[in-house]
Amino acid sequence: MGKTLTHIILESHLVSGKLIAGEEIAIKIDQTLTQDATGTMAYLEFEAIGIPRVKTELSVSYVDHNILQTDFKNADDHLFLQTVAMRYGIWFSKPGNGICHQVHLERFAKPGKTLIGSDSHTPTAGGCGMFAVGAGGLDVAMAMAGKPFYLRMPKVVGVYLRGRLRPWVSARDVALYLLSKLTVKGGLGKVLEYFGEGVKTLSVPERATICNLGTEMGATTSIFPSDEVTRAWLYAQGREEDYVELKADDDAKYDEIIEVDLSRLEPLCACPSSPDNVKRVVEEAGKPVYQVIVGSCANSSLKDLLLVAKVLEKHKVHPMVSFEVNPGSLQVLENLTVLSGMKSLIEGGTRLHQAGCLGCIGMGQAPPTNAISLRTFTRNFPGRSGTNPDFVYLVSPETAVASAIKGVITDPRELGEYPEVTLPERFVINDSLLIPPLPEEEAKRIEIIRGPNIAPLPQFDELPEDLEGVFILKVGDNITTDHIMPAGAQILPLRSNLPAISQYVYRNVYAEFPKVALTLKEKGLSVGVIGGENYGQGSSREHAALAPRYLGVRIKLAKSFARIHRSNLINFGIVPLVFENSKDYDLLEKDDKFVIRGLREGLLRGEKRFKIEVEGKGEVWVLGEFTERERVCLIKGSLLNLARE
Ligand code: MIC
Ligand code: SF4
Repeated sequence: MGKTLTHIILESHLVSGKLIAGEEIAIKIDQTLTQDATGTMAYLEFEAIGIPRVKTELSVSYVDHNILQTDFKNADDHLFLQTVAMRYGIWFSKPGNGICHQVHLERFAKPGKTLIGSDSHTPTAGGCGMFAVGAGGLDVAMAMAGKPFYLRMPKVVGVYLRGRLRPWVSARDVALYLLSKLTVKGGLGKVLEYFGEGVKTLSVPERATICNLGTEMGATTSIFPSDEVTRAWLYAQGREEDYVELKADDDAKYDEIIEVDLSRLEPLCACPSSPDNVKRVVEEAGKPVYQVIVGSCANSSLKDLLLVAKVLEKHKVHPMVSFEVNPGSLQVLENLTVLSGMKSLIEGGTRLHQAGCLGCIGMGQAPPTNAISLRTFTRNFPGRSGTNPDFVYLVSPETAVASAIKGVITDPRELGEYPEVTLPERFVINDSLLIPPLPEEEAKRIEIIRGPNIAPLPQFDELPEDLEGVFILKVGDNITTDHIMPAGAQILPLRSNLPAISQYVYRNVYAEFPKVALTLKEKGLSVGVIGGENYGQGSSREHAALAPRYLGVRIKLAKSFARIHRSNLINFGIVPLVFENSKDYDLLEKDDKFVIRGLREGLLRGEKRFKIEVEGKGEVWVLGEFTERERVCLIKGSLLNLARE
């Protein structure tokens, strides 16, 4: 039986387990990436493991999220990250060099290799034929220490592409179409593997946009084959030697097949406030917009910005619109300048920002009250923009620029002829903000600089025999890590300081959460949270597990969990349990008191069913289907405790 591309790559990296959907496998990791908002913690963890130099083929530390320096905090983090990189043999991408995923695609992504990154959009590199997965910082730290990465073997969904996109319809619309079919949880436990004759019509950055947004469907990763288009991309980047041809066998057997006829797609948008709230742009047309931003790791490549620039050669931005461009990387910025795109952006009325995440994670660019903001970003979770409530739509660069010109949501096809966008055969390459690792001898002498924003990691206690406590919060379906541990310009700078950031847990849902939790913790009681389906979707931020753990949370009981969040919970000793009978979700309420007797013992014995006694309500049976590795980690209270041993 023929193999999928996913199977081909995983087979060559398999350390343990069998490639059977649902089983735990361990794979060798070739490359890692971190970004600053998750990186500080990941490197503190790496230091705690105590390895003198990274053991991967390549590890890169990017600074792209916390680039507003309103006081010492983010600047302290940058210096810590740079000196850590120098000390341990890691590449360092300085602030201003661009968004990790865009830069990685340009400078490092290699077909056939494995990559894990402490950012959920790491699958972007799948556009270049890599098996690239988002993970918690501790998993990345372990990979840098030469340990394999554990995951449940996903099902492989073949996405068969036929035809070619019509003018004004772009890669974003392919992803939005899939989001409308799959929703934010349709990709859970799956890899989306693209194949078919439509593949060759898409450039590597377009493929990367599609892979990037697979994350919003909950997919483990997404991947495209490596073909002549990939070779041309690597050649353009001066890295032709990294090319290998890679594709699924012709008779590959997929667990499921989805067909997409590219030529039938039209401009789509994700309406407020979920990436899967997809409608046709024509349905929303005519609504006034006050802010339009082109940027983020999904849509800020040279092709995206050049398209916008070409359109602005003939049009001007509407006077009521703040039209903003956040370039994906310094390389994009430089090539755009060489190709005169910068001139048209400026003359057309664009507000230009530095290369980085910026408003995508609420680092500036908050929209006005009650105003629609159109963005080419990845997520429009409520309040993520920094304004609450907000009205954020996710669209393609084509729809963004058309709407910026008209001042209302506009189907870009109204602009008439589609401009010709030709990418250079060879990009201008400038790695001046990308610092290579130091040779080993020199690296050993580097002293790591720790400003006051770098707080040491706390100790994590082991799991007690019985868990007794209170469910202090009950939430619904699709709760995001942005609900649990919000981001934004005020909170992100606290990422390296657990006691400080934990004060913001569930800030916009239940502001009393930290106080109530800590009071229980002081009394020696455990804190529990009840959730619905797909609990913890969205980012990879391990702070959404670490900070609640610091506050005394020991169990989360939900109908189902998002992959990365579930791993992060286990890594930090919070037990993720699932209702055996989802009707029991209705029975339980906030402030219910619970006891789980013999939880530790049960986990030791490998039990998979546990009884929760709920005061005044009787018994509720829950499932805890953990692998042996996960059970040991839960008992020890943290993977870090295990790694230290
Ligand atoms: C995001 O887009 O939500 C982030 C910010 O990039 C996160 C990582 C983080 O919270 O630092 C992600 O996607 O993993
Ligand atoms: Fe940065 Fe936004 Fe991409 Fe996250 S989704 S890495 S915040 S650009």
